[in-house]
Parts: sequence; C-alpha cells; structure tokens
Amino acid sequence: MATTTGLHLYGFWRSMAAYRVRVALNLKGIAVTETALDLNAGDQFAPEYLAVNPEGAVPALVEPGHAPLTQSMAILEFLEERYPDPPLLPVDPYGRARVRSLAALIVSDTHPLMVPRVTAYLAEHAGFDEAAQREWSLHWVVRGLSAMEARLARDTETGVFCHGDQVTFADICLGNLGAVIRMARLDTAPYPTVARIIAACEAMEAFQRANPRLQLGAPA
Ligand SMILES: N[C@@H](CCC(=O)N[C@@H](CS)C(=O)NCC(=O)O)C(=O)O
Repeated sequence: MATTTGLHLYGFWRSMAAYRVRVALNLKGIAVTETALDLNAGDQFAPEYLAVNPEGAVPALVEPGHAPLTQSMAILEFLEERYPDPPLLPVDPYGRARVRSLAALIVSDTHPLMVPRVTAYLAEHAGFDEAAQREWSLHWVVRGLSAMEARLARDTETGVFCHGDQVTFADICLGNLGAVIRMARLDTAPYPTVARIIAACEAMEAFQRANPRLQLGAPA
C-alpha cells in the first residue's frame, strides 16, 4: 500500500524528468497529489507556476512548509534519504558514483538538449524546421545511447539492471528512453545491453504506472 504524504507533484504527462520522479515514487510506494501542466500550451510560464519554479520547468515537488524542490535528480536524492526503502543507490561509494554517473549521462548530457525551450530557441533563432528539430534531438539521443551501451557492455558491474540486479537511479533515467526509442522508431540493434535493461525496467509495475500515456493530462 502506498504511504500517504502531503507531497504535491507538478508534472506534464510526457515529461522525461517528471517520469523519473514518478518511477521513484512508485518504487518507494509514496502517494502524492499532482497538478498536470500543459507544456505545449506554455503553462510553465504562467506567473502562478513561475512562483513554484522560476525556471519554468517540471517537475517540482512541494512539501508543505518548505520551498518547492525542483530538478528531478535532487528530488530523487531527497526521496532516497527520506524514504530509504527500497534503496535506489548501492551502498558502496564506488557503486553510488557509478550509478550517479550513468544517470548524469542521460539527465545532464542528453535530455537537456531536447527540451522544448531548446528546440523552440533553435526554431526561432536558427531557422530549424520540424525535421531539423527532430534530427537535432535524434543526434543527441543516439550519442547518449551509444555512450550508455559502451559503458554498460564494458563494465562488470552491469547486471540485470545498470548496476547489478537491483533498480537504481541509473535505470530510472535510462528507462524512459524506451518511449523515445519507440517514438523515433530507432533500431535498437546497436544497443543490445541498453535494450535489454529498458525491457527489464518496463516489465516492472512501477515503470508501467509511470507510462506517459497513463498520466493526468495525456491525450486519450
Ligand atoms: N534538469 C531538469 C530538467 C527539467 C526540464 O527541462 N523539464 C522539461 C520537461 S521534461 C520542461 O519542463 N521543459 C519546459 C520547457 O523547456 O519549456 C530536471 O531533471 O528536472
């Protein structure tokens, strides 16, 4: 049964960053209330939301009596410390650093290049049409997937999941690339380890319940 908390999540059904938080909440059995923003409609720039997150991005997690928490990885770290069971980081310092490094490859070096504010800038200031925007995003996804595959295939620490046989932050960050791969109809043959781990994630209920299509505000 889910633990009831006063936590409130601001998300968008298709947001990769909100997905990370939803998976962690599901894995830890934490219930939250949620406000669904529509990023396509520009809800992130509404003054009421900018008061929550001046950056104009989701997710934001609000605990009554505290300033809103933003940045999905900071929120994951908060959840890990506040609700340690089940752990989503290994216990040893090396393992923790490896997991955080794999997560950062997606969260810091891949995903930020595809967010609406970046593609909108390219459209407005660099003349990118829809095809060029798609090409741009795909370029960074393929680069991220290639690096992830090389690392996961090389490292002996890789198991059923990115680090051994337990789900960690790294799987949460990798898992939502499954939707991107399908949407872009990418061939996964060059990324067999990545594809195997994404399939293992998607077989878990916590990931299934975070499926963008099932979220508040998703188109029917
Ligand atoms: N590094 C941030 C990324 C947050 C972010 O950019 N979220 C996207 C949705 S996945 C967003 O709200 N974008 C709004 C925009 O680009 O206008 C995190 O991990 O939370």
